[in-house]
Amino acid sequence: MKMSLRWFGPKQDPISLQNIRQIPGVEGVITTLYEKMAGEEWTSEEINSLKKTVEDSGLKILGIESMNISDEIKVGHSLRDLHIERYNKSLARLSDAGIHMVCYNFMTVFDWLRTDLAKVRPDGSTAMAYEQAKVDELDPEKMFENIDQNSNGYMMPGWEPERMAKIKELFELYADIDENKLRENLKYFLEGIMPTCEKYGVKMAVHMDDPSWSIFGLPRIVKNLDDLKIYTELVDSEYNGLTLCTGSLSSSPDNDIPSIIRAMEGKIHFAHVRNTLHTSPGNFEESAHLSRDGSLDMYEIIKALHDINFEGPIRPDHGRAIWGEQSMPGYGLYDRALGSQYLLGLEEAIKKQENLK
Ligand SMILES: [Mn+2]
Repeated sequence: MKMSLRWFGPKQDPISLQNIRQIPGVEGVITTLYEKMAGEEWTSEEINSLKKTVEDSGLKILGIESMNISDEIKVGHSLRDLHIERYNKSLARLSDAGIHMVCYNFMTVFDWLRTDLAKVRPDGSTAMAYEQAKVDELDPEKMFENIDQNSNGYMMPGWEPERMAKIKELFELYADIDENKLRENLKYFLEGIMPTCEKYGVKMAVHMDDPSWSIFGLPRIVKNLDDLKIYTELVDSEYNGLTLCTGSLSSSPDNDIPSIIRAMEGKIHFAHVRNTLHTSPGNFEESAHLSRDGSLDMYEIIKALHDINFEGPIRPDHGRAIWGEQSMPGYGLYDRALGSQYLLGLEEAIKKQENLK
């Protein structure tokens, strides 16, 4: 596995590439053209400029997160063919720049959802948390205000104000879209891009739904092993794969993550690894990466990734806010740096154990 950190680009991210480079074992960043809207085409100039910025710091771009899918593609609007054509052009240009992994999601309206961006934990750190009861009593429009007012002034990915300004329209747009329809539209998209992915060697990695159940009655189709099996069979190609996100999957304790990893051998192109602490059904908070701080067995997760010969990029996913750091919620430097070292330590121990046999 190649250790990476998510980086939100020179304009958005307060964390410098120089700081990221000083984390031992981190080979590169996962980034994106942050100002691009879904459905827009990425030019070679824009891609190469981002690449140069990253490479000048001594790091590499290990993948793109995300190249977002437009609502037109997700609902099957007449503009989808144009958007797919643009997506293909962008994929070819990424490949020309030496970038061969693209993370995306097929979630509707909301990319991810938390009810608290800074829940105070017993040690004084803060973490993002989710409480189903709070979601049940909230209007979806209020959800955006909640996120926006508590994000320390940063724009949260998936919660862009321009997008949230038309949230009522978005709900109307998805009114007739059930799980089957959404899956059909995902298949149509994949059939439209897989020839390009195969020609240019770009691996597509769908992110799991977060949390892994339906919210506000919206369809969710990437939330458990059954969904993942259906997804990988929509289009049978080695380029049609997954971003295995332990945090998203773990929102539902029914998801046995090490077994899911083993069942998805060959399909995992990118991994997000973080721990969550389950407080009660439907409620969880994002703990430190260390197994004993949360509900997941991180050794078993890294062991499963090792056993399936996972060689793609991996990143510590969200972290807590610690040591007084002011950051975009979930994306501070310190706790993610700690997480990366723990995950690399587990990997080193697993590899050495293996060689002793
Ligand atoms: Mn994730």
